[in-house]
Amino acid sequence: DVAIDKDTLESFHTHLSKSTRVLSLLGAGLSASSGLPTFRGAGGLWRTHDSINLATPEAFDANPGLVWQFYSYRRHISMQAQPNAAHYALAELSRKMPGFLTLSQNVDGLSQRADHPRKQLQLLHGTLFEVRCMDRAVCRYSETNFTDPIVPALAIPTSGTDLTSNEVRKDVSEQLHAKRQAKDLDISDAAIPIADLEFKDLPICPKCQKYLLRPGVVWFGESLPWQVLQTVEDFINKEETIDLIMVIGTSAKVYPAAGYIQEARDKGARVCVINMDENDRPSGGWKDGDWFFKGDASVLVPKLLE
Ligand code: BJW
Repeated sequence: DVAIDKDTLESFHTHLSKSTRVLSLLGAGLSASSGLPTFRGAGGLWRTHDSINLATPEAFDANPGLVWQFYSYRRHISMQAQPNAAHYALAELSRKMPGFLTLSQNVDGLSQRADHPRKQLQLLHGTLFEVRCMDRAVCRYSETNFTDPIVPALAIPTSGTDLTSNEVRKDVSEQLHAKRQAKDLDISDAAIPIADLEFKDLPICPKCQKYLLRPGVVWFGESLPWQVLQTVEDFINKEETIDLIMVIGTSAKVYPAAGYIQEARDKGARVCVINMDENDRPSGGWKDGDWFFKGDASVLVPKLLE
């Protein structure tokens, strides 16, 4: 369990009880205790690849098979994971406070599955469960998709499997399906080979039948969805002040998300950081009136919001 200083908690509760306009900025640490890996630090490796290097348009162009295997794995573990007490507490606060807006950098769908009111949840970096055509200019196809794996070739092979033959791949896919049903497979195993997949094995756009589908997430160098940017800017630029921003389980290194902390400060917000690591502070450092609660978000957030 996490020890929280009573006076600090009380001062936070007093401020929250007087607050009407509140933001939360969520990062991967929120879902860590649901068993999902974070990006930076020890958790950020997928097999032997650094997750950050796979989350780029360049990585997808260079090796869509590799990047799709990474996202297929992420879709799988996200579907297996359950929202934790912090996801539920934030959803509950949204229902109680109409002026509460959650800005989530997470793509795992756990806030949605905790029934977070949808209008008060902005998905800054998209979601793993929307896929769209690579051709954004003409085709523009997109769909919600929870099929796991999205195509048979993306089933996760076991160690030592020969992945060069289609027959074997089909076989492996069926075996894996059975193993998954029996929850008898550790798919994070670094010894699992990464298959060399061809274009025809990967998810192809059902509308134009020409381009690949891609995960509906925001990669480095890509713009965030404009409706999301607009909603966040509208909230921040309203005339009224902002009372509070809660920064939960994020290293706050990726922009524009990290910049919202300072924008909220500029509108009067006090900052409350909930993180396992005190070094992951907002850029610009600590200010008078900030709160820092060190520990697991799934334990701390429900206590802060009770
Ligand atoms: C716990 C815990 C527990 C663990 N409890 N805590 C301004 C300045 C400089 C650069 C830029 C700038 N503006 C834009 C840029 C470029 C770039 C950027 O920010 N670069 C920086 C790295 C410097 N930004 C972009 O490219 C963005 N696009 C954009 O701005 O377009 C216009 C533009 C383009 C180019 C130039 C200028 C303008 C897009 C960013 C998209 C980020 N995408 C990713 C991948 C999404 C898909 C996927 O999931 O695969 O989003 S990258 C990755 O990082 C992912 C995350 O959402 C994001 C943030 O990571 P997060 O959530 O903070 O995770 P971690 O691992 O970093 O931290 C976890 C934290 O939890 C740690 O602090 C732990 O201690 C803590 N923790 N367990 C509580 N149990």
